Amino acid sequence: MPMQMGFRWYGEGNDSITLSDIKQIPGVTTIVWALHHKMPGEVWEKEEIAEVQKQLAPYGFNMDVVESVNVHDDIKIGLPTRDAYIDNYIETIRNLAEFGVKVICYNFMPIFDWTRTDLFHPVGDGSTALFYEKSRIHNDPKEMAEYILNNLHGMTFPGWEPERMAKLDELFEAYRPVTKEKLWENLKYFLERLMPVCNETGIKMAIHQDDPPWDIFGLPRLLVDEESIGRFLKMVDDPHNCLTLCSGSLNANPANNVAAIVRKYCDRIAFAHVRNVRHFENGDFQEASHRDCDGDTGILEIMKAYHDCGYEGYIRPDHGRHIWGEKCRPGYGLYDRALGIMYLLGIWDTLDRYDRP
Ligand SMILES: [Mn+2]
Repeated sequence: MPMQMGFRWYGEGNDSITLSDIKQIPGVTTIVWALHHKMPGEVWEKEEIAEVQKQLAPYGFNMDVVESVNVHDDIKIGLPTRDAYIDNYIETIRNLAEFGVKVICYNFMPIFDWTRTDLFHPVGDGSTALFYEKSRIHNDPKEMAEYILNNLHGMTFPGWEPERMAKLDELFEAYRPVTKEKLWENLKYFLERLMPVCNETGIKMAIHQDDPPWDIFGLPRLLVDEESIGRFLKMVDDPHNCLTLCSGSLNANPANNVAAIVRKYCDRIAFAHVRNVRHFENGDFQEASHRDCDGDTGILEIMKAYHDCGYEGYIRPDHGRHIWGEKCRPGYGLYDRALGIMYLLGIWDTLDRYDRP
């Protein structure tokens, strides 16, 4: 099986980009999808999955990768109610397996998903991109949540459900007893209950690293570097306990050598997010184009690492810049991600032809 190129799509009526647009990007085989109207903890019903399958079929795309099936807060907090939500998660896995889904991307970040302080920061060439200003994150989580919600232009974003964000005080209170070690335990509990059904169905659970990879607002973050990824894989040592390895998330901390992490854990990477980040000395970072020299993440080294390891999983360009005046979800426009795909495939094809071991 060769590596398969994916493109994240927010669904019919929920994305400015059409499947026909995506079909015109060379090399895409996989739509990375989700049922975005579902709240964390709800069962994804077969009829709902079938509807997406029907939409993709005319274009010949497969629906092998789901991003994300979000994990209910009660599971992360470790409340007695978690078992019912895990039962629902298991039912969702079974339903997805019936439609040929191979990989489920998810994360275990408390309260907030990815975090940025500016969604449309000027890059300097007329485009904008997501930006993280470290000094703005120490203060008020509500202020940041409000800023992000107000800048989504009415679009939904998983992890940023307005219903959840409206209850931030309650959520922070509920997470108060959850230390980092407790969160590790709760993640282990969750995965140990899922692994039997993953083994039965062949579905790989692929955790996304925390973005950014450090504690924010006093909330613990688990998957932040090579060591914590190693702990995670050993904690539940099952070939279905896998990674969505996100180069941009990890490399928000410049100390993380993503290519080295790829080489070390390649057999457990089910899904690769490839994204480039530019660092600033004060700890701020800005997302950049996929071209290696536009950022500091080492895109060439990373692609070479995947290629050397004989990577046969799924890959997608992660976020893109906003270019050519495109009105789109922050980070998820058509144009720059399409450019990213062509760059990544250009590297891959060249390695394939001239760098076969
Ligand atoms: Mn990512």
